Amino acid sequence: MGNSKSGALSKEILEDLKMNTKYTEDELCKWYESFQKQCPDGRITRAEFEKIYANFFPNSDPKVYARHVFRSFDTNDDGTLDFREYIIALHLTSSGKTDLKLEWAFSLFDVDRNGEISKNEVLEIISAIFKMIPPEEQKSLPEDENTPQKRADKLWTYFKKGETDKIAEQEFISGVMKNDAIMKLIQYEPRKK
Ligand SMILES: [Ca+2]
Ligand SMILES: [Ca+2]
Repeated sequence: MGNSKSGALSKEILEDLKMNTKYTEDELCKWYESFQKQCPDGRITRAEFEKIYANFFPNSDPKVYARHVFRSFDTNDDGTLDFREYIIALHLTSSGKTDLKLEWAFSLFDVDRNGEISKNEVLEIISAIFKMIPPEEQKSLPEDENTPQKRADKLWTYFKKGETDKIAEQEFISGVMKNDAIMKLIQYEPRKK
């Protein structure tokens, strides 16, 4: 980094991102330029991240969810997102590849990062997702999906788990991939108006 204030993208990070994402060098340099403009200090804080989310979900409360998403992106756990973490996040959540997205979803649900998902963790994340659903839309949900508890139970039953059982990563990914209804439970996409 040294003293260069404009801070060109380091070769190391560039090579790393080219290898680990679908983006080209050109794209990465453009992303970097706009990232620098928006975040002159090169980092996104949790509060800034939550604000970005709030703009996308004006009719609901995405704050808790944003906090979990932030945690899953902040891989070095320093409380901010740097350019590398930001791009990896973008890649994981916007790439068309379902297994990549589900790999990320697993890390979102694995709140304590111990490599498995407990029922409490499922309930915690599903509650956060539920808060993003606008109240009007919540009213029209199917009877067995209209509270966070019911949704967590549904997922847990689908995986045939007892209360204290856990779900491992591969099991989670292949299970969710096979069932559209379960896939919908673990994410929320706003209705297009
Ligand atoms: Ca970080
Ligand atoms: Ca866990």
